[in-house]
Amino acid sequence: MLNKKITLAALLSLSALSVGTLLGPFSASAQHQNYPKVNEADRENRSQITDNKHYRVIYTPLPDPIPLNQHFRLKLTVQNAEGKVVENAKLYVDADMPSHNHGMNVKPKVKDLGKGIFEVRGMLFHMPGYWEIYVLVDHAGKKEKATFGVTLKMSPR
Ligand SMILES: [Cu+2]
Repeated sequence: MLNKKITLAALLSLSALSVGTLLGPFSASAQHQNYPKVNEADRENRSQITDNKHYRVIYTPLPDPIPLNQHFRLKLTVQNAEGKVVENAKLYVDADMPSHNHGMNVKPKVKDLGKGIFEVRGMLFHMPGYWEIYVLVDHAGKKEKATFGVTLKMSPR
């Protein structure tokens, strides 16, 4: 079972590598290539509209800014197009370094705190540089995606 997983992971990272080579930097890795591209102007914006425009997702990192190589949390808020709270959504959260074709070495956990607020625990960015946070909002039969760009600086310490 473990061997199978490792082989699959190796195959996936190989295919991600070739896709990345073809599309150049800032292309999403294979797993997240169907997430929206963040445009250059609001790449680091902490508020993004989902691909089909029914939801707005807003995040705040804890601590802020996101530390290098340390666990951090995200507080996420999901609203509808009118700015009203979206309840009972399911959220999937992940992150990659698209230009390096790798993700995080951890699996974050999403907790619904109610009233459209979610806490994501166990995020960890192990390298400085450009990361993308991917959020899938699963609500009322719709599955919509948002992408956030985050540039993580070298730790000053
Ligand atoms: Cu990297």
